[in-house]
Amino acid sequence: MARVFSGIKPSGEVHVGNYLGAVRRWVAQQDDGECIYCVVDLHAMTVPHEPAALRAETRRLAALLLAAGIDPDRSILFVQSHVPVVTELTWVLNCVATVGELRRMTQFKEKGRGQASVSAGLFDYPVLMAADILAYDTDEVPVGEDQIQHVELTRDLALRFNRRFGDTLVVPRATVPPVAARVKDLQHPTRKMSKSEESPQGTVLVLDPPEVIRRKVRAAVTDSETEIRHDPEAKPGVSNLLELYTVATGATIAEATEAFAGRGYGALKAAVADALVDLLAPVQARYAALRDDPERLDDLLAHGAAKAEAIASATMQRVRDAVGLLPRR
Ligand code: ATP
Ligand code: LTN
Repeated sequence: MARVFSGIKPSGEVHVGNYLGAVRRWVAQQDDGECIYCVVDLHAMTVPHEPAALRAETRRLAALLLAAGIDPDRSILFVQSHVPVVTELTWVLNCVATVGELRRMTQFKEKGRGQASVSAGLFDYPVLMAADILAYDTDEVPVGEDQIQHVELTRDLALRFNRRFGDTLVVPRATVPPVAARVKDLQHPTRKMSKSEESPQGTVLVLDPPEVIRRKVRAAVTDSETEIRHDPEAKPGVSNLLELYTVATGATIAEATEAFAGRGYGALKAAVADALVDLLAPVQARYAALRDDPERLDDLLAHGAAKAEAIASATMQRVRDAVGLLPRR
């Protein structure tokens, strides 16, 4: 059985792009892999943050992942900073990575662009991510397209380490979702729905109440025609709505196009809104129950951290031996 590992940052609210593109896939993979999922709070600190907000977001995101269907009896769910041995592995990998290869990471270039000052942590972000992946002897890393470069770096570091110090680390590979993995902003349908772009009306949050979801979808930007057809180039808004409808309901694009033929954009929008409300309702209900029981949540996370720590500590012991650190008596 493949070992699966992935992480998500507790920064900003989870939207249907995160849910459909990442979280829902994580839930599905529990059926055919041994899964480890992590709320990466140490990564969220690489840009300026509020301490109280980080703590609250970390709990909230963990509750949301459980509500979405991550099953703590089958998978390991934990908070990154609860397993500090990963930061020790980061140090060792820092001595294997080069400044040149980290400088080439596009996420660093994009997030650093135009900033007066950038933390050393933002520069080192991919090495901490590599340590996450390698600490858990990971085979597969389900991520969005933006993270492929980081997983490639992780592979390079593992191969280099093994060449230099002997076979120690498992070499992972990225897995990316097949189709409709890039949900667009409802107000700006040529760009991806995102946590950090300022577009509250174009971003449907997983925890939005039904009336808010309906309002946002009703206000979605389309075009001045009336024909419902999937053509992302010429009709990005309508195509995004069709895609949302298909990923939310399981229908194909052809089935959806036929079902809405001649019925106008209003009917399509109403159907998309209904589909999203139905999709998210059970997640929202489970979330409310978990949020009202923080004790239980913290217990589940402590349990996850203990299981994760056992795996990461064993890896770190192999790494210490391999690089020649003197064992402590
Ligand atoms: P930001 O846009 O602020 O960089 P994000 O929304 O991408 O943040 P992350 O925590 O970095 O959030 O990513 C969590 C996961 O959600 C990643 O695997 C990413 O590929 C996926 N994801 C994010 N936005 C979308 C989207 N619009 N469509 C599909 N998947 C997405
Ligand atoms: N960098 C990722 C989050 C992340 C991650 C990981 C993903 C941190 N560690 C390990 C997969 C595996 C992001 O920005 N979405």
